[in-house]
Amino acid sequence: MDPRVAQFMETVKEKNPAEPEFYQAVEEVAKSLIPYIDENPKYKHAKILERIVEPERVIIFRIPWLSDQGEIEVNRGFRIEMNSAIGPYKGGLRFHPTLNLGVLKFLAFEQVFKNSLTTLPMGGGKGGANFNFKGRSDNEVMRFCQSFMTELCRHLGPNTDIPAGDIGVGGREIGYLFGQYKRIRNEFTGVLTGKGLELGGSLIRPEATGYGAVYFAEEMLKTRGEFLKGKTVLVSGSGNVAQYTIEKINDLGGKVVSLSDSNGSIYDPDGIDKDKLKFIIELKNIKRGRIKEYAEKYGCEYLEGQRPWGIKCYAAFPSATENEITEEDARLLIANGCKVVCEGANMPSTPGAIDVYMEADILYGPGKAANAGGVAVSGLEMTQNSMRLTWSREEVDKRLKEIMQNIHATCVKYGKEENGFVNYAKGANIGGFVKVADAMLAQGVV
Ligand code: NDP
Ligand code: 2IT
Repeated sequence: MDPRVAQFMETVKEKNPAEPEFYQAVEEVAKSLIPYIDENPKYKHAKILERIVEPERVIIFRIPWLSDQGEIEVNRGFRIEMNSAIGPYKGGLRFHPTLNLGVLKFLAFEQVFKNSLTTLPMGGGKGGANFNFKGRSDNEVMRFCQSFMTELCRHLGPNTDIPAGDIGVGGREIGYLFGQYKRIRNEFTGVLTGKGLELGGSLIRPEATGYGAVYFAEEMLKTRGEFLKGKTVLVSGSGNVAQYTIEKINDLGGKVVSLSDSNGSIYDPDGIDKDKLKFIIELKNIKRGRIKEYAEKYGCEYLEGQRPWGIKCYAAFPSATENEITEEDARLLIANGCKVVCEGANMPSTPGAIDVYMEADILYGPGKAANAGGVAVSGLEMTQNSMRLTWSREEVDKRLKEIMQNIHATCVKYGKEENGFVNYAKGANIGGFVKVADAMLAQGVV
């Protein structure tokens, strides 16, 4: 490893004990940024890198609530307000039993660069709770969300911090959170995005991350004269991002043959068509069932406890969670002919996997670029809320597509190497950095 990176990582590790996911995200970015900063000493003198890895504020709080049995339950809530140089803190909320400070710091750190790439004025943040909604009734989820927001609301505001969804936080949770915010603050404002239409949400926000990832993949493919039409595609996860990734790939004539959840994967060689997707959306968003039930209904293969990366494919869209593609998985993908990995999830590829993509010279779209469509349409939701009007589906989708094309162009601008190879990871890191770093410089030592 570059000794400058190693030295920098030593200081990060010393300051932030036991946060492996945070180190992973920082190191990946530092590898691109340290050489760039050395060439641009204004950033070095202002210690931008040292400042950008330090959250502006971390809020940790108690979430007490009552179960249906009348038992007192206690969870832990977090909000990382990472960077507000270019706009108010913006980023999702995650509810997952394994959630901890290090995971949220990695997510908030990535969000800063991602939000900058969208070109919209949004700083970076992330939050959530170690709450497990599985096996909980709707009323329990509501009481939990109310308790969570009772504390969080004092830190939010349409010009301060605007959360949205992430793993375990979808339309249902955003609705409950919005209701409690409105009740406590006595104001109907766009303080959350991903709201239902009746609460001031934007058309296309549910679809945005998945659609955006597919638009990004198409842009990458264009550089090699390729496309998704007629190709076999793997998708992991079966939640919000996975569902709309499938929808858009189907629209473009590709064939998605896999899906997964934390228990296993399905392999459907016939492809997940419109009707099957409808079944998944109902299964996951309403019945809150397991992906195994898809295999039972459609009589296809179920790979218990496995991820889908051993299946032959042309493109892979990891859309479940971090570190779901190991180096070994990446080798398997390449050996089976995979030419594109486009990350719907945040940091789904381990550093070893990324090295394998680079060696194999395939198209690799890193999450902070490829999945930025979600937060981009969140930004458009904020715009519509401020203007007190709503744009049509076509209008929002057009803007989303343009934003994804711009992000792709930024990655090419900063990531093109001398031999013509586009290193999208480097391009996204530097491209996301410049605007934030310049804004930090302009604001002095704050
Ligand atoms: P959902 O909660 O809708 O779906 C998450 C899916 O991933 C589920 O199928 C879930 O399975 C699976 N999953 C979650 N944790 C794990 C795990 N530890 N191991 C295996 N599978 C897991 O979340 P989203 O679709 O919103 O988010 C998916 C990814 O996309 C995340 O990385 C998120 O950060 C990222 N993302 C989301 C955006 C958004 O707008 N929603 C925007 C940009 C990125 P199970 O049901 O078994 O838990
Ligand atoms: O990781 C992400 O970009 C999100 N979960 C979406 C954040 C947002 O504010 O829409």
